[in-house]
Amino acid sequence: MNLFTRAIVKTPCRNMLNGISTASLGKPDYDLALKQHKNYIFALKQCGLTVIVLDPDENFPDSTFIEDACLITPRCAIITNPGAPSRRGETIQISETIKELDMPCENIQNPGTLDAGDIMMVKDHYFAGLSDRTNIEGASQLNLILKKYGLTSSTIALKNVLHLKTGISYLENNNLLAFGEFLTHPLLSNFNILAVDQDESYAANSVWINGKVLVPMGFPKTNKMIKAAGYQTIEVDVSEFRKLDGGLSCLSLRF
Ligand code: CIR
Repeated sequence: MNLFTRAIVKTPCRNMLNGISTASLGKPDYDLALKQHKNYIFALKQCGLTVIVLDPDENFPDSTFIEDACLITPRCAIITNPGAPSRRGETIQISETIKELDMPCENIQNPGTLDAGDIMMVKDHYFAGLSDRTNIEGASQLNLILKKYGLTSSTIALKNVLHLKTGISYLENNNLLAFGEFLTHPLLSNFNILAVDQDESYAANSVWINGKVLVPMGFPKTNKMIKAAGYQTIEVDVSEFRKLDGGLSCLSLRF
């Protein structure tokens, strides 16, 4: 089990109103997003993490979804090459931060693309979702990098979700929160599946941190199910980020 001590988040920029979205939930309210982001940081601290907060960057509307720009493993950081052209430059600031943290650092490079929202860590193994953002070449580069550090990966093709972790979240102890196409997926059959109802599918993106689970606010059935599985949950309202297809995990790097 990987216990985390730190997290990196990035304050949303005003220009988040122009972020990529398919949600049809309207434009985010910036002031409310800032407030929700502060509460999210508070929740990370409640899980025992020291939180590094990066400045907003108006050049990148989606940059608050920092999880996509970098994967931090216990042995190295991997700067990604985000699949959406408008998000490519997000990697510059996170590279500088990783340099300051003085950890081994690798890069995904063209023609490989990879959003780390597509990567799910299960102990020393990493599942890589093949999506509109993460291509085979990106996943192969990831595999080679992880191998160098004694870690492994495998791919899983996505059908109906933006990122792998839109549909599944690993809650440790072999428990996997999942909905839709992942409920009966042969590559996931060894997990104990906690099935999220279709009408609460957004909550399939919940985050295990040091024994607690952050759950998005407003999904009572999922919250209850996770509690019944033995976890303490912390509900966090991220309604404004949902309007840009973002979930709880995308808002931080935990390591
Ligand atoms: C995007 O489409 O890239 C952003 N609007 C949302 C990214 C969400 N990230 C994630 O699920 N890991």
